[in-house]
Amino acid sequence: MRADERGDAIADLDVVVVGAGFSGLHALHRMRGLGLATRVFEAGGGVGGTWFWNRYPGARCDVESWDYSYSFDPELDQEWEWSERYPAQPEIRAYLDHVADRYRLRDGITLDTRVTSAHFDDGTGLWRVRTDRGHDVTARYVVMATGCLSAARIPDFRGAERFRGRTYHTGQWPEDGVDFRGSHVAVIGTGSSGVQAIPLIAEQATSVTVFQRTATFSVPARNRALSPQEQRRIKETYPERRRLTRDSPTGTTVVRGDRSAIEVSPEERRVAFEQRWEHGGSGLPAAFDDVLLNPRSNDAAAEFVRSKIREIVEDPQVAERLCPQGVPIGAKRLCVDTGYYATYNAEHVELVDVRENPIEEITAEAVRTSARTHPCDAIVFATGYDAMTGALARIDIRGRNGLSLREKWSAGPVTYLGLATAGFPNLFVVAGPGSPSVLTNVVVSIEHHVEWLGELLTRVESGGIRHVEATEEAEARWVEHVNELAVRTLYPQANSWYLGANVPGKPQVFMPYPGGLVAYRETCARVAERDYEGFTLT
Ligand code: N01
Repeated sequence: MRADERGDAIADLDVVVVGAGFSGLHALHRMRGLGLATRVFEAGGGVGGTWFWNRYPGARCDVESWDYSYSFDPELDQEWEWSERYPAQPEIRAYLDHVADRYRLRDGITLDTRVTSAHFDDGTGLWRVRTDRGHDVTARYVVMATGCLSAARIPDFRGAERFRGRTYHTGQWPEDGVDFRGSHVAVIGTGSSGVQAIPLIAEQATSVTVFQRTATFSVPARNRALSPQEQRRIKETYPERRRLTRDSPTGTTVVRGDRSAIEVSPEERRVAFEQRWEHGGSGLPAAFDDVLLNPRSNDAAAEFVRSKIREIVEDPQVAERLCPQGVPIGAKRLCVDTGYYATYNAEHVELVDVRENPIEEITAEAVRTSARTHPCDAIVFATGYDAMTGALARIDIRGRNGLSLREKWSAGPVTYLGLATAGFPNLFVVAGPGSPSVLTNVVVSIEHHVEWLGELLTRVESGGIRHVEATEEAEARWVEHVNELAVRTLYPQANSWYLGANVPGKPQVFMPYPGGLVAYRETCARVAERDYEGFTLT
């Protein structure tokens, strides 16, 4: 045993977990429950993962608070009280801090420490994990709880290094916040992060210029405080809610329509969408059961949202620029906002279409497009992530015979069930590519994965087994299955991060499993019943 700089005692370990977000905290709790010596390394200065870093103004979850929480302990359900329908970042972070304290997890977490490499040693059969603070430990298992949207990405804009003002990425926001009063702010990007941040930045800044490449569909959150009666009711109904989320394809309690949008009359359709719009939240496409499958149903939903944009935005030209065209609604993640479209009615907010006039460079004092120079004091990059694989690719991961994960995945990620990959024994990914993760309430997916891995490790530990590894055949079949499901949907029709299309040069492969959590859960259960079919246990 030895101690690191902070005095954390680190012995050779059974399990190294990388990341202390929803996945890593649960993994630590579960692995300790199995009696395994486990340590989490976390790059951030606190627990929370995505919710530690995404501190931008307006950062808020788009899944309702009562669904976006762990379900493994009914006592936790009863003692934690959510204050709003959609929890804001500080509240989610407070929840995860509470979880870390309640289950005495902190002494198993080394903060401010980034794992730089994880190498499988063919001789010893152990993993050797190194960090940027000099740790060099061995472990029998490695759990990558690195998150799907944690590798923040700023595109290469020519001249960016010359900019003399302040720059921020939404996913790496300063802990103490940012004061935009008196500032001329440029915001690049109009995905979920931009759509949430822009209205609040506009409340403070002297001027805001939004650079939009692809117009986005956004629906109102209609967030509100929860009354004491609602809070009581949520707690009373938790057992039923948890059952509903487990049996739902998306891991939420959103009620799903069971008819096609084109089966009903135009008036019935309008009323159904209108009710969802008024109710708020991302359940609008779920008014019917085929919005993500049938182009005509999708067009109907898309046109409904476009009609709302035209109603809200006063300048018809700006409204048209904000209306997404040629992209199915929901094929990119549907945004959920508070006052996004109305923000463009303010005099000091300008929308620049960079598809029409691309950004040519960033100068010392401005963002310059092919049409004009836009002076600014601060630039907010709401430009997203190298999603699903980025955080893994930033670590030097090597399996048997020095096989590098980056090389293995150079034509796109290959996993079995989104949890493991051949050539990398005893290495697991929570909510990796091939898992339903980002197409569901990710907390429900995460809990499933961690519980399933817990069962797998119980089998391994009690069975005198040293290594568990996905087979190449099983992972090839899984990747094919994910692709077959994806092409039956409208998802591949958008240039989204689901496909890796937002990162120049990244292979375009539809990464999340689009078959829904129920089918996924059944598959995983079947694999376990057949003594981990598709894995070798040696
Ligand atoms: O990132 P994004 P995000 N020049 O990739 C633009 C989750 N999330 O951080 O669409 C100009 O969606 C890019 O344009 P285009 C959620 O799952 C959830 O907003 O590629 N623009 C796009 O507009 C979400 O999907 C919540 O043409 C450039 C934007 O930047 C995911 O995180 C809140 C550009 C990036 O949008 C990621 O969301 C926040 C360039 N070179 C995030 N490069 C909630 O729970 C990129 N863009 C509510």
